[in-house]
Amino acid sequence: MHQFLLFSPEVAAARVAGKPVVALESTIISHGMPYPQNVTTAKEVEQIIRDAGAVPATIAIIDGKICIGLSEDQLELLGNSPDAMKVSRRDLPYVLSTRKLGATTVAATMICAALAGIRVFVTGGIGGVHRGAETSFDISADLQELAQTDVAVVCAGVKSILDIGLTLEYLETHGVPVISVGQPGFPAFFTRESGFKADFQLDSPLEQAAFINTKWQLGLRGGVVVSNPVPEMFAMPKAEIDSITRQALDEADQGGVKGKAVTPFLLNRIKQLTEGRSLMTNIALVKHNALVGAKLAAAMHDLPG
Ligand code: PSU
Ligand code: MN
Repeated sequence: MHQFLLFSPEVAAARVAGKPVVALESTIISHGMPYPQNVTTAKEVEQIIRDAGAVPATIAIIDGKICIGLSEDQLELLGNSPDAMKVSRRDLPYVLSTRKLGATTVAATMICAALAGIRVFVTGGIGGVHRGAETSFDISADLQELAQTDVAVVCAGVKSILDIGLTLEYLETHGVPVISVGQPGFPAFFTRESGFKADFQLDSPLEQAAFINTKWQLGLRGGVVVSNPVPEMFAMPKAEIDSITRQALDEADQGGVKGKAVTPFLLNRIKQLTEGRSLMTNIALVKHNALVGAKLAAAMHDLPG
């Protein structure tokens, strides 16, 4: 086993028993949602995965270890520590060697999940190519990670704070397949449609698992995006989210927000400007993704590797 990995008792037992395991990220807890809804949601998402027959493994960096599976106290710590660091690929050696508290992004969670032998990871939204990236060069490290690390990522697409078209182009260039569940369209997080199509619609967990397995059997390294739209009743009106997104982007621009602070700034402003309604949507879509991810992990588990 890798020297930096520390499995929770629940995940360690799942490994021994050969049960399907689903990875979860922790930046969504520390930087993606406000306290205390972040901690409540993290616990509820874990329970949805258990109820669907898989074992949840929320991943974070604590005291010099990559923790695979967290206790309730550790979830609380991440959800309520303003100094928790947002950790992507480049930050992992720093947060581990200095024994700081680290919340893993999609990129870092994929790296840690792969080290731990976990192939399915559930989150809300992935990072992508930011609007204006042609001058800012702001492209999330999540996309490079999807290009090289063998983990399937279940998400509700990407937020329209990003340039969704360019994000899909980038994924295509790097050979990352984008699957959609239940509809041909690639979802835009708060809304079910982005105006762009996914590459392949695969509705059943078995079809999704067979696709992902085939990719890796071919030796085609890298992840797969499994995009799952927010349930209809929780989707936000497109016009409303569009205008709020524009306002948040303008404010980030005027305030000179840069680098890794951009995404958390935009997420927080959108939440404030919708008076918390976007948070309801966010919570609902993560829960829905948990169900899809747990079924996918179970289906992958049943296939010969
Ligand atoms: N998008 C969301 N919610 C999130 C994030 C993105 O809708 O919580 C978080 C994820 O952890 C993602 C990270 O990996 O932000 C991307 O940050 P950046 O754009 O700085 O790479
Ligand atoms: Mn960035």
